[in-house]
Amino acid sequence: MMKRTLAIIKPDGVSRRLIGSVINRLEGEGIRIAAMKMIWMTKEQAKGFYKVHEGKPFYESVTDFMSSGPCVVMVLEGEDVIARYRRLMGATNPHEAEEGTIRKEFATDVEKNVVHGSDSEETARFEISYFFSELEITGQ
Ligand code: IDP
Ligand code: MG
Repeated sequence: MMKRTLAIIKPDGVSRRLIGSVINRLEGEGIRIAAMKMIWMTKEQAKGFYKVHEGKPFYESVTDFMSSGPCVVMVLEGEDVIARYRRLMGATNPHEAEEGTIRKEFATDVEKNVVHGSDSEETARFEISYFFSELEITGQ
């Protein structure tokens, strides 16, 4: 089973000074941060990252948002980490997110929802390699 996933603290999370709070939640769940850096995506880079959503009504807007300021990108490691971190994030729309999830606690908007997490092994592989080379990812 794939033990890595890609997490992003989105520009709203960074500008609202939620980096520490999000990382606290991850570490509190026993998830290991194997790589981490701050980046500011161009519009083109954001469009490449969200290529799977090309053509959807929110594609232009979400790629404007993702390139509007710095993000923190991380590789997370742990047993069943893809599903565990998705559960910890909560539903895309924070109004539908369960109590205790990151999005329920911190997010306000279906677009500006503080965090990203890969949704499958295939997307995790693509998304990790979009931002990190193998050399940047630390072992235990
Ligand atoms: P996810 O982040 O929970 O996996 P996706 O459906 O993959 O959700 O959508 C990617 C991102 O696009 C969301 O996190 C959110 O920022 C944005 N988004 C998704 N659906 C909508 C929408 O209906 N309106 C505006 N933005 C949306
Ligand atoms: Mg998604």
